[in-house]
Amino acid sequence: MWKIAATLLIALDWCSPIDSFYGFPLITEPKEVWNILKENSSATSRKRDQETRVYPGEECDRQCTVGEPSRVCYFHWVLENYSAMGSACWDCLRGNRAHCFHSQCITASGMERAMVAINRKMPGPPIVVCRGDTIVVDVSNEMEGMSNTIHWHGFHQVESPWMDGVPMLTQCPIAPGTSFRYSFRADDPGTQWYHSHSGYHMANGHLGVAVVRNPLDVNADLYDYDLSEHVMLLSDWTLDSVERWVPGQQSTQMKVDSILINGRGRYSNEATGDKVDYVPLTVFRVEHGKRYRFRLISGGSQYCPFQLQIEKHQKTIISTDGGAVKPHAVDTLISISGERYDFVLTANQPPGNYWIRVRGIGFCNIQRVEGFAILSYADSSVSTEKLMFPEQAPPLYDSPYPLGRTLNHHMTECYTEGDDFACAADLESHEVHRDRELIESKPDVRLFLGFKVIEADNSMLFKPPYTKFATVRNKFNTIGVANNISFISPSFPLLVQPELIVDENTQFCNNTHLPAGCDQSHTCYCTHRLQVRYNDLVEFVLYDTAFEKQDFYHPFHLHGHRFIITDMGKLPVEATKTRRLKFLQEREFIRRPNSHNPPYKDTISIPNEGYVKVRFRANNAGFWLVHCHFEWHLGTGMGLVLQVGETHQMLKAPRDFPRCGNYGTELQGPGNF
Ligand SMILES: [Cu+2]
Repeated sequence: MWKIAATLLIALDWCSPIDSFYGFPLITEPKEVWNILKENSSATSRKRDQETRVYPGEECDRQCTVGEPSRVCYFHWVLENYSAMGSACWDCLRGNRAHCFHSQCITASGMERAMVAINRKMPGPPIVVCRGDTIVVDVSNEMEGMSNTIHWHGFHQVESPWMDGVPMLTQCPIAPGTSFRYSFRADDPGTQWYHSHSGYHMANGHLGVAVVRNPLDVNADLYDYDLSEHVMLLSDWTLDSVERWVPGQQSTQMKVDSILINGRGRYSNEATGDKVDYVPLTVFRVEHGKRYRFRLISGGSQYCPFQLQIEKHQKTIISTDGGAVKPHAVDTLISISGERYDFVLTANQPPGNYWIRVRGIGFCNIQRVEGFAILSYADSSVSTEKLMFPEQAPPLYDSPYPLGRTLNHHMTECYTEGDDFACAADLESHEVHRDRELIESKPDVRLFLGFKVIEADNSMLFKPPYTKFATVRNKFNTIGVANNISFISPSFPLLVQPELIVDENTQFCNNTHLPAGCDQSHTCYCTHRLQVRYNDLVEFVLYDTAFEKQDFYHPFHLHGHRFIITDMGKLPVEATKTRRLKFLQEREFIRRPNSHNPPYKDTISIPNEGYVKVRFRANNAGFWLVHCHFEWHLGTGMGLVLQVGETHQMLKAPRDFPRCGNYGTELQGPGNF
């Protein structure tokens, strides 16, 4: 234990005494760790000038001011197999409302279901810190027989690439019965989040909020309050663990059964008439006349974009994926897995309760699935618990609100002046954040990446080698690919154990270097890697290679960097594959009208039969995952590794960082294997 504490001290640039600690909440008390931290902290503090204290994580949620001492924010998480509407919810199921509020009761959609939880919560414990704080999370994996990692979405880990949480790229999976300490500085301000990057745990409950407040927010004069109670995490939820689809059962249709807002929703099935009304909904409280910063996190796992509307209230978008943008007023906001949008809501309507509606659209239109929460102007004499059981029924699915001004609808044409529909690419960054060189220089390298879901028939799937696939329904099985390669994970973490890369040619592949017996007319299975030089100006040209019009698109996510969007649109209709590629190759310039200040993001959807161009400076050496943010698309291979720089240019993980890999000894005896 001393060794662990000593490592932490070095990693955190430790400073001051924490004698003033009192009243740790039970759930974050790390028992023996605290005493060691306190002792070491006191001992080293005398050597440090700057004051940095260790705080129980929840106490880092504060108003941020310039020049204040940064904090070390400590969390201890326990990952467990758990149940929604399980024993902790007791008689909630039978209408005892008080029981629904037990601190370990996860109501989710009101339906009983096996799940995975962090500290018996879903979403997991919120992290809200100020820029410059250090986040330390001890993750104890108590799940039976399942490993895990946590990815910190939006944090670029410039000083600590081994903290990115991608199994077999940046760390070994955390084995059951073991713990792993994540420790990194919160340098990336904005609405970020965390989620499991291992298996399908995110879809089963491992996700949560991570907000980094910026004391120098360029949009600060647009709102009166920035409160953690106004963070809105959207997620999709199913009646059973999602592993039943990957690979799947023939008789069930892959679908979203409920939409949750901050982990709360109510199951409803029009076909069977089943309807839950005994679990609470999320309430956001506001005061008339005030302006509030809301922070929306799109935490879905499946393929349906979320359409958010707040009855009679406009939203003024001021940020996306942590990047501030010029205010853009909308009535309807659409987001997809991985994206974040911050907006200002002005409480300017007659005091009352208003519905917040989140509808699954795209492929989910047919499923008619909608989640609800409440925006309430009620004064403090009315308890939040009471408001969470609204007296009025929510609006019917067939009584939609008008779309009005809409942002990020997946069927929208971008850059159309004067219409009500805008793309994420239409948002405009502030002049103060303009990176002229990034915008105006010619890229050092352009990488074309085609994303697709392949429909795999039995002749592909049921012969050696075994390949991963997802079952949509019946015999409709799919495999995710990028440039026709389905990603195979390395057997050791590349960043941590690069010495095990004996021969790059056999370890990695790309579309010009494929394994023997594999060509571009077939799907190839290998560790797809693209390499760029450290500090290259990189342009990704991302396009949808499907040849059918679908209400469907892939959210692209890049780890370790944020990018600007330089172009977005549709490919020529009915063009051949070659013509589409030529069209993209010829589009060399940044498109108007927002070419002056394109928005920064880290997740962007690739329009169906369309493309997106993004650009970034590859100034973070490491092995970074590039992938579709849908759980099963990534799980079945729609991802690749971007290697930035040579391994000797990458920061080295601490000496005692966990190592792992294959184990096999030579067989003694007759026969050849
Ligand atoms: Cu996808």
